Amino acid sequence: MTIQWYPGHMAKAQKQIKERLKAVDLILEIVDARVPESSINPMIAELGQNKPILLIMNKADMADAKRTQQWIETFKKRGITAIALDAQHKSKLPQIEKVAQEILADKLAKKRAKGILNPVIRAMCVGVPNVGKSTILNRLVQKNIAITGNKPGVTKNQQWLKAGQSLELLDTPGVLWPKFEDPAVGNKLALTGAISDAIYHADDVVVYALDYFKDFYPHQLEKEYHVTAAELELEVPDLIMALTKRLGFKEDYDRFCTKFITDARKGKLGRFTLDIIPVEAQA
Ligand SMILES: Nc1nc2c(ncn2[C@@H]2O[C@H](COP(=O)(O)OP(=O)(O)OP(=O)(O)O)[C@@H](O)[C@H]2O)c(=O)[nH]1
Ligand SMILES: [Mg+2]
Repeated sequence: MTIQWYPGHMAKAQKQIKERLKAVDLILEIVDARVPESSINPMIAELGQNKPILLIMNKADMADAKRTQQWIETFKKRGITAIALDAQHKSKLPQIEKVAQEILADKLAKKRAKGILNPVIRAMCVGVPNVGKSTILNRLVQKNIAITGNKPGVTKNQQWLKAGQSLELLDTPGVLWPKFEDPAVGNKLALTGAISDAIYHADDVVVYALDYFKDFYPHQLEKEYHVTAAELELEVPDLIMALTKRLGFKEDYDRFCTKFITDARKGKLGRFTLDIIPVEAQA
């Protein structure tokens, strides 16, 4: 997908999401567990106003497990419920409904007190591109029926899908482009595939990523590219040249950069998380 950075498109997407959010009890914000903070879209909290949010850290199978746990605790300190998920391998999907019920316990209790025996939770999946919204939606809904489908006069926007006992999801997930001023955030989103390959330079991303892997995941570089202890001491551009040669790409460092990004996305460089736990949350 290509990101169109035109203000008009952005405004239209925002308006649509805002409109749809009016009808929901809960926002399921899907983020990538490798960049749990950088893939949060600040516009979602703005547009959702005071709607409760359940943060789903998807692709947890590719993230650093220890960091995932630390991020869940960090979010908790910030008053946000977050859960880790691996939607591709279907692990922990039922937890979404259970946690949604916990978040909305008061609201559901009130509905029950009014005589509604099985109150539903209406939710909408939102998230930046490629974090796994469609995968989650399809897995949750399975082959359940579309509740308001096929009725004339019902707008496509308002089609609700049954997911589990009490969840109902809007059929079209909300996508918003990431918004960032910090170039590091851009590099992180590029490496994990949330922003289109057309809008960043592979070498910038790799300079950033190799520097980070040298600090946090040196063994993963040793394992995949046979990086030596001496090479870990090199400046990143020199390391890039050394690896370009090692892989037989001669002077073609662009080729190495493209390969590095592909390897990282395929999990060949092992599990990693690019967002560091903030110091205030470690206390
Ligand atoms: N490893 C892993 N891959 C996943 C997981 N969930 C989704 N994917 C993969 O990530 C890619 C993107 O998933 P989608 O469900 O299409 O993501 P999306 O958020 O709907 O993407 P857009 O519609 O483009 O915004 C696909 O190749 C999925 O198979 C997961 O938990 N783990
Ligand atoms: Mg999708």
